[in-house]
Amino acid sequence: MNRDWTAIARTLSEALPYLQRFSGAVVVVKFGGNAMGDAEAMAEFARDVVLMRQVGLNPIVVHGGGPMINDLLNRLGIESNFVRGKRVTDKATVEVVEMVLTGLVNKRIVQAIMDEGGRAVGLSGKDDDMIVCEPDDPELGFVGRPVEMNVQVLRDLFNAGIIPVVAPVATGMEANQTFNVNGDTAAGAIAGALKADRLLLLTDVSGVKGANGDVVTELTDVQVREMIAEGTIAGGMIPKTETALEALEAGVRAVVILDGRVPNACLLELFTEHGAGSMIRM
Ligand code: X2W
Repeated sequence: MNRDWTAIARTLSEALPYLQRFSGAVVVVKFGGNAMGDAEAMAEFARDVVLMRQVGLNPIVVHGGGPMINDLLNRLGIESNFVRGKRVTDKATVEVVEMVLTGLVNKRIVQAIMDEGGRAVGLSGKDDDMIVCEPDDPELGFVGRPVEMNVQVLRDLFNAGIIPVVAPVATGMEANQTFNVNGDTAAGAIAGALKADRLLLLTDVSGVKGANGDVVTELTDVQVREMIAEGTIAGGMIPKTETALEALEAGVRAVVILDGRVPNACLLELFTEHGAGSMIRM
């Protein structure tokens, strides 16, 4: 293969200011089920996260897995419906959600990070009472809204050089409760509790689109509120941008909504002048 080694060296050199700026930064990355793609996409995501860790950032992965939950529910013949982007979750469904997210998906990501030479530990919001929820809406059943966060375990892990991988399943205020939490909501609550430097929401669209259909690369919280009110931000982008606004209010420095299917999306956003997707700041 004939590669331009000089260009590769220059790319590394040009990344220096970004590496310096983000040294020690806490970066929460939401890895959605739709962004996971195939084994190669998973390996590439894992490599980016291991690189972040290697150059001195503190990445925390919070994952989804909606399509994987749908797949097992289908195989078990359990019907599933969504209301305003959230899964109506009865007793049987919450068991499948917990099995798929904390078992299959969480361990797949942990393994992918280990395979790339990083150290990862998988947990759910139940571990160390990290995410304590109340019911979000009676119509949704066991869907949780985080009301209390205990994120010290995450600091303990990243201070030890370990990448935490969190499944969005939570405990409740009463004994023996299990809640299904939307992955974006969980990532926003964790980023807020950590007052993270960045929350990266990896999804399968290129960012927040303006009235002319083009992706808007930089937005303020005020602009986002206006775009929601005008209807420019609609559908699935509403819960994502609302999560972003809540995270900013909780003290996250910036939230980026970006396309996780783009190769090296996280590196493009953090370590190049180009950036990726839409950045929302106060
Ligand atoms: C989600 C949790 C997984 C998730 C669900 O049951 O599908 C709720 O809807 P993605 O891949 O990020 O969509 N929970 C309450 O958020 O997955």
